[in-house]
Amino acid sequence: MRRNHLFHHSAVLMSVMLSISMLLSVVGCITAQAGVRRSGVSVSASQTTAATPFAQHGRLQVRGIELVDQSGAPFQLKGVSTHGLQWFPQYVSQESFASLQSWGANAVRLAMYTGEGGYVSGGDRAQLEATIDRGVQAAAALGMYVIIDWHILSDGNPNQHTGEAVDFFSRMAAKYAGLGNVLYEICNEPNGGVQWPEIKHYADQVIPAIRQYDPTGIIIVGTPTWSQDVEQVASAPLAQPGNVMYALHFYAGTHKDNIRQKLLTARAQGTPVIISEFSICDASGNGGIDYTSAEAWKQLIYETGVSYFAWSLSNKADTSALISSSCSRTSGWSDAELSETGRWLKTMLTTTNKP
Ligand code: IDC
Repeated sequence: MRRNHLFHHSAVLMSVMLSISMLLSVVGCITAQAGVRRSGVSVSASQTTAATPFAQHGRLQVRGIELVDQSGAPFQLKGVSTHGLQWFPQYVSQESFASLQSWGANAVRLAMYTGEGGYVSGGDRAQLEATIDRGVQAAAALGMYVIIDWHILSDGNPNQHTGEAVDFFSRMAAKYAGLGNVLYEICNEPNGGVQWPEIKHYADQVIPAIRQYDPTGIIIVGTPTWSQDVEQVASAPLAQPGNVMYALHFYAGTHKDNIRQKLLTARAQGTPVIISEFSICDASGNGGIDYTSAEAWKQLIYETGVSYFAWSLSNKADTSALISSSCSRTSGWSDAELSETGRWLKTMLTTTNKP
């Protein structure tokens, strides 16, 4: 009887304690959730202000052959290029760029074709400039850097459109110099036998047009043979070479040791090089992926800390397109929604980190 009584007491006690602890855990849960919510707010606030690449590194500069940040520390742009803005404008958004940022990219490149139905061959100029504006503002909101690329390709000699380029870049510089995150690429890939002195002739007219509004923004100048011959630059320096970099583009399946050597030769000559476009298939943007050559390029990029931008942010049925052709989503891609090249790039972005 006494035993039963005791048992009864302790059973009541246990159940009271259990109820109290359940109550406490519910209260704890609510508090914890509120805490998560509170800290969630502060994390996202810091992501859009203090922690962004631009908030940390500010206006970039070129010192010798290196790209450096506002405090003079070496800085590597790691980015993705859009496909032609006239064909794939749907990827120019803050959501798309934020997804790239979540992979480790700190920059984007807006490829505005001039030929191919682009800016100087029948394209809707107001529309193209509106797409650029959307891209620049999206990048600025995320604290990412952004290249405005005058994407000459079939129109291989940039001197064909000097007047239009001077007008375009004057207006771009006047509009965006105040932001500080904009870079100007004035001729994607000179080709068709154009040599460096002719490119210099063009650049020496476009650079002052930019400089009157943006005295320090980074300008990227393309080089002969689809931006491969960076070793020619040193033979004839530009009139205003300050804060200018020179483009070397590669497609790993086509461009191998001899082009890798050009990068090293140019740097040894004092020429600052930037890889403002590359992919890991062949130069058509299609064909198979050359993993061996891609790894050799990746190693060289790691060793030199050279900046790089992957072609292209699109779901076109090309090997170089980063998004699978069966996926129409324009942000928030799962790995399965990326192409093979997209998955390779995502890994690269997280393994070539040099601050
Ligand atoms: C390619 C695109 C392809 C398009 C073609 C012509 O991937 O979908 O049909 O242009 O407009 C470059 C150029 C870049 C090329 C790319 C692949 O800068 O415009 O894009 N490439 O050929 N240089 C070397 C390769």
